[in-house]
Order: sequence, then structure tokens, then C-alpha cells
Amino acid sequence: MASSTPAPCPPKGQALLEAMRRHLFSSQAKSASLATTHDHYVCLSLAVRDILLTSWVDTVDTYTSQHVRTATYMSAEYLLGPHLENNLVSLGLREEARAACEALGLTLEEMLAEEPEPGLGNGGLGRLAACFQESMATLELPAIGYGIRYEFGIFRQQIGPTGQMESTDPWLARGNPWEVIRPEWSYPVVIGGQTVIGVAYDTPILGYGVHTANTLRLWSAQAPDAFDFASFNAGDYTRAVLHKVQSETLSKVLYPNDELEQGKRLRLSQQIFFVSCSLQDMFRILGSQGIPVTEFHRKFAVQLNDTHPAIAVAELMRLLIDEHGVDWDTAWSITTATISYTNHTLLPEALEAWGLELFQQLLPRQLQIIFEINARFLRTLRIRFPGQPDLLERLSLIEEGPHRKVRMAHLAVVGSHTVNGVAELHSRLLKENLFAEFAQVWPERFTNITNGVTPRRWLAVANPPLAELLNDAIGTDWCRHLDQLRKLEPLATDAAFLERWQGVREQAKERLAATIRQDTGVLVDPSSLFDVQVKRIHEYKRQHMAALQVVERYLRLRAGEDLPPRTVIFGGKAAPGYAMAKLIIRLIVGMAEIINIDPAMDGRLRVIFLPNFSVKLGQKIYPAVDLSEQISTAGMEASGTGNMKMSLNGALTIGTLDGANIEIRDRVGDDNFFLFGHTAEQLAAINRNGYHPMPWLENDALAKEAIDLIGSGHFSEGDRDLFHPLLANLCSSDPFRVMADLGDYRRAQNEVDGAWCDAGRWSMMSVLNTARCGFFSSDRSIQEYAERIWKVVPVPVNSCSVIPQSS
Ligand code: OAK
Repeated sequence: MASSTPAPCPPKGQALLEAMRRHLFSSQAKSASLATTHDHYVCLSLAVRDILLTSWVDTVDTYTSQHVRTATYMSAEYLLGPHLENNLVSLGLREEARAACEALGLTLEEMLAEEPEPGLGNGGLGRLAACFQESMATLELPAIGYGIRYEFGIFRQQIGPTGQMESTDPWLARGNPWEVIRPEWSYPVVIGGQTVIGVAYDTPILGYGVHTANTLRLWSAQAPDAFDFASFNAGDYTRAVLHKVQSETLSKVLYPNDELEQGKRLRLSQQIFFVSCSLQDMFRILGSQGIPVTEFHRKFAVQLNDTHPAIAVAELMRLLIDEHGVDWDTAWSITTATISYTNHTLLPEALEAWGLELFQQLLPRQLQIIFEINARFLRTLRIRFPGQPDLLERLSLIEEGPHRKVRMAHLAVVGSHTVNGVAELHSRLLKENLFAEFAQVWPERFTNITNGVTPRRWLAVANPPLAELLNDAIGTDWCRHLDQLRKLEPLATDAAFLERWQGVREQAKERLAATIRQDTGVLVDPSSLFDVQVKRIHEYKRQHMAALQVVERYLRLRAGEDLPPRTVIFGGKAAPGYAMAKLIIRLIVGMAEIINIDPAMDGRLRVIFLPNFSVKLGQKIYPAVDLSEQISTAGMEASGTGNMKMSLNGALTIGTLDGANIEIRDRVGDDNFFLFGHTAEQLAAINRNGYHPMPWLENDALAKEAIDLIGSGHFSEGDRDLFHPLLANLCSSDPFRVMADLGDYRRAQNEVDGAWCDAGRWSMMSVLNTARCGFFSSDRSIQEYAERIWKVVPVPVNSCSVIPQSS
């Protein structure tokens, strides 16, 4: 707790302070003497919530009274991150809250640290959904986010000597001041003949500097009855609560797989559960506004965030036909005019396909509808493409064979008016590969919308010193119009500005160094080059290639080479069942243990694995990155969004021509980006000729030495077997083409070393990265969705409360 005498509170801070005191009594039922830090956090959050409630209620009133066209975003994941600071920034009240805390002998940082983050997502897809919600509100677009209120979010990761250890994430254990339960909006969903009830929990999503507060509506599963009285009276207590327990399992926990489909019964149940509740909610809204169901597509645009909600195609048909008496053809026109689908990966292991038996057991009526959709679809194909039964089989919604399956991506494409990829290259590859034949059938259906990130969370909240420098240098408009960052360009050669820029960067690096010390016990030098790769651990993202590079650097330093000091920082979770990803973590941890205590390194190399990468931790990391590692195998990373967050905060990228890296390089300029590696086309050509890593490895003495060192047990306490699966894979099939790119990666890393030695030039390149990254705002992405796909227009909310405009 702060002990110095607090400065006098400004008027709004005074109001917050009073509200905090009031909530301590009326919400927490405590006196000051018994209040914990968590109580104070809850009181501050409730005080902030009181302020934003006006906007929230006014927004709903405005949308309802004006019968506005509404975008609804359906996503199984929302990786939201903490709300408090984001809401304070959106309301322009961060400094007032700081003053209020200080008046109570607290610090704002203590309060922020108390907030558990809602980790209701795995990685890129879930975080994008969260950025999009915030941008929709900021752009004053009528929108609702629909998803699942998982009781346990993404697992917590601890790092021990054996690598990753998982534990549960009980983020709701102490309550959640940001949500409101709406028991009056609950809907039945029949799954496998049993009825489950979905209850709405609403969270306000504030726009920045506007009065719009949209709703994120997450469904929690409940049994229709607390228990079965017949069993209870017969003394069978377990049976009496069985259905309750089974039902509530539906929203219990987030599946921790990123881009890996496991085809589990519970997962399909989760999907129909949240999709059906959401669609029923839309019918309820329609009814409450007196709009006929045949106008569904005029009232709502429904965006599917990948195929997890693709069952919506069949469920909307079912609701229209069975519940609302609409005929098939009208229902189909409405459905396809309503739904659009975003694909987020080309990886085949992420493609959802549900076994027919399971589908039949759980969702017999929806399966019947899917068969009918398919029959009609194949009939039109047969007429357009006569005599091509193979084409029909390839495009069918049903995969034939001994285990017939429903192809959810095909259902999504057939049921949507628009299908988009998330970066230029990704959208092109979708049209050329995954959906090539669909693109021949419906070329006009496919488009691209490049991803973006919200500058509020990823700059204003995460990096206040940089935000302040920007405000001084180019005004405050950048936060709503990120293109304004262009105004920084002339300052990239201004010595006084560069000095301030350097100061901001040093602050961020010192802050991260303190976190590293706290979380890992390792001391790092904030003046060393911070080389960072944080993202889910996956072989296609090639953390093992970065690890090999670190081993090579270690060998070169030991051999007496003079290289500038580097701190190589890794972070990210591995899916609990993904053995190779866990082994990669184990390797990094083993390397860190040896390298960080080797006196021969003389402080010139540190390796860090930061445990439990999350939105909160990301906010500390992104501002402190000098070198952003975006090194996926070309053609495999759909877009990436960490690449945008780092570049926006002034990092330089070392990267392949993959995903949005290509567009980042196009914008920041090839002089300000370290490019390496084969292109997707080159890799395709190599693959056609039959790839083998050995020829690449045989010509590369340093790579061989690094692999041998790992194989010798140097990083595994003498255990020569531990990393065998990883090394054998690299040397035999090398599915992610590490060996083909390793030499060029080394060349680019050497260029980085050279560039880092010219501090002035590096700073200039850093400024240019920020200056030219305005395109990658999620406001721009959402503007494109709204104009090109949803046809939804802004509806400003007038409110009597005043919102200050500053970041
Ligand atoms: C997760 C599960 C299934 C399918 C895709 C994902 C996913 O997270 N994909 C990621 O989506 C991000 C947002 O579009 C992209 O930036 C990442 O490149 C992509 O891997």
C-alpha cells in the first residue's frame, strides 16, 4: 500500500472515491478495517460500472427504439483480458481512478493486479473476437457478441524442470463485477433428447470516447430442474442430480486445443448449445420489436467465427421451419442472406468433421436438415457440372467412407453469402487450395479482410508512456484513427524526438525485466536486445527453429565470437495433449537453465521462458519488444496478430512471407523488416520434388553442431533420449521445413545483430514501424466487415453523461 500523503482528488476522482466507499458498505458489506485488496478492486470496478451503466442502458434503448440493423458475432472463444483498465481508458478516467485509489492508501496497480482475466479463448481466434467487440462499440455499430460463459477458461501454465504443468483457471471463484445475469432470457436446447437451459450473462463492451456500450452475451448451461424428485424420494441421490451435473458440464470448461479438432461429444454439444440460444435470442428480439420472422435477414447479420458455430446454418433453418412455420425455400433464402463465415486456418487438423453416428445421436433433426441442404446443393451441382461425380463427392457436406462425417467447413460455405480469409495470402490460398472448387462454383462469395488489433488495449492501455509521447507529438486522434500515426514519419529523423522515443522504450524494457525477475528469478539486462516470440506453441510457428538459433548463438559465443547482448524471450501455452509442443517448451527451459548460468556467456545471452502467457502478460511484453519473431512456415499462419501488436509498439520484425507479415512489410518498408525464408510457392515447388531435410543439414556445420549438442544431453542433464523425438523428426521428415529455412534465418539474424549496433538507425526504424502500422487497427477491419459484408451502419448513442476525450 502507498504510504505517502495522497494528492487532492480531482472532482471525478472524488466521485469515484465516494462510490468506492459506498460499495464497500452496500456491495461488499464491510467496514474499511476489514476490507481486503480484492474488496477494494471490486468496489473500484463497481464504481466504474456505475458510470458506464448509463451508456449501456442508453445504447440498448437507442437500438431498440430505432429498430436498428444489427451485426451478431458468434464465437466459441473470447480472449477478453481484464476489463477495469480498458474501461477506465475508454471513459478517460484512468488518472481519476489513480487519485481515488491513492486517497484510500491504495495504488491503481494493486487494484489492476487483483482482476482475474477472463481467458475464454485459446489464442489468435479468441483474441481477435475480443478486439472486434471493442472496435464495433468504438465505431458505434449496433452489435451483439454471442458465446459461452465457461466457468473455467484456458488452463494456467506453470513451468517446472519438466516443462509445462497445467492447472485449472477458476476465474469466477470470487465473483465477477462486470457481468449481469439475465434469467429472463434463457432458452431450452434439446441435445440427445435431453433439454438444457442456456441463461444469458451480459457484459458491457464500451466504445472508446463514445456513448456506445454494446453487449457481449455469454450463455451458461443449467438443468431445467435442480433435481429429479422421483429419484430423490427413492433415496437415489446421485441419480437425482445426474441430469443437473450433466447439463452444467456444457459450459464448464474451454477446450484447450488451438487449431486441433478432437471430435468430442461435449464439444459438439457446446456448439449447438450456444448457437441455438443465440439464434433463439435473435428471434425473441425480432418478436419484441414486432418484426416478422421473414425479415430476420434484414434485422441481423450473423458472422461465424470459424466453423465452431457452423451448426447455425442448420439450426436457423430448423427454427424458421419447425418453430416459425416458414417454408423451405424462404427459410433457405433467409439463412444464406443472414450468415457469413470467416476461416482462420488452413491446417487440416483444425477442420471440423463430425461422425454421422454422433450427430444422429445428439442432433437428429439438424442432421436431417443437413442432408436435405446437401441433396439440394448436389442437385444444382449435377446440373451445372454434368458427368463429374468426383467433384460432387469432393464438395459434398458429407465425407463418404467407412466413417461418414459432416464437413462443417462445407456447411459454412454453402450456408453463407460471404466467406473471408484473414490476410491477403491466406484468402488467396483459401481460394487456390482449401476451397478451390467452391471458388469455381461461387467466385463472388470469397473475399479477404485482413485482421487488425485494437489500439486502445494494445497501445493506450499497454503502453501509457508511448501513448503520452504520441499525444504530445501528433495529438490524441491516433487512438480512434490509427492512420494518424503517419504523422510520426517526419519525426523519425528528429534527434530530440528519438531521444524521447528511446526513453519510452527503455521504461518498457525495465518494466518487463522486473516482471521476468519476479516470474522466473532471472536477471536480464534491459539494454540488451529483447528478442521475443510469444504465441501458442505449435510446430508450424517454429519455436524450435528459434531455439536452434539460440543454441547456435551459444556455440558461437563460446567459440569467442563477439555478438551484441541478447535476451531471447519465449512464452506460450502448448495444448495439454500435444506432446511435441510440450517437448519444445522442455527444450527451451533446458537451454535456459544451462545458458543463463554459463560464465562464458558473460551476460551476452539470456534465455527466458515466461510462464502463463496471457492478455495481461502480453500487455507487459509487447511494448518491450525490440525484435518480433514471426517465423512460421510460409503458407501456414493465416494472419497472426501478435506481429501487429509488436510492430505497432515499435518492434522490428524478423519474419517469413506468411500471413499478415507480408502486409506489414509492404507497409513499414523492406528496409525496416528482416525478411528470410522460402515463400509459400517455393515450398510448394520443393514439396512437389520431394522434400528431405538431410541435404540442407549436411551443408550446414553449425546447425549440425547445435543438433548434436542438444542430442548429447547438454540441455537435459545428460539424458540423450529426451529430445530424440524432436531431433529425429527434424532430421527425417521435418514437416515444417525448419532445415530449409534455417540458413537464411541465421543470415537475417546476423543482419539484426549488425543493425542493433547502430542505435540511432534502429530507433529510426522503430519509429517507422509504429508510424506505418495504422492499417492494422481492428477499427479498419471492422469497418470493412460492416460495409462489405454486414451492411450495418453506425448508430450514435446520445447520452447526458459526458465522456472526456483523451487516452
Ligand atoms: C483456432 C481454432 C480453429 C481454427 C483457427 C484457430 C485460430 O486461432 N486461428 C488463428 O486465428 C487468428 C485470427 O484470425 C490468426 O491471426 C492466426 O494466424 C490463426 O492461426
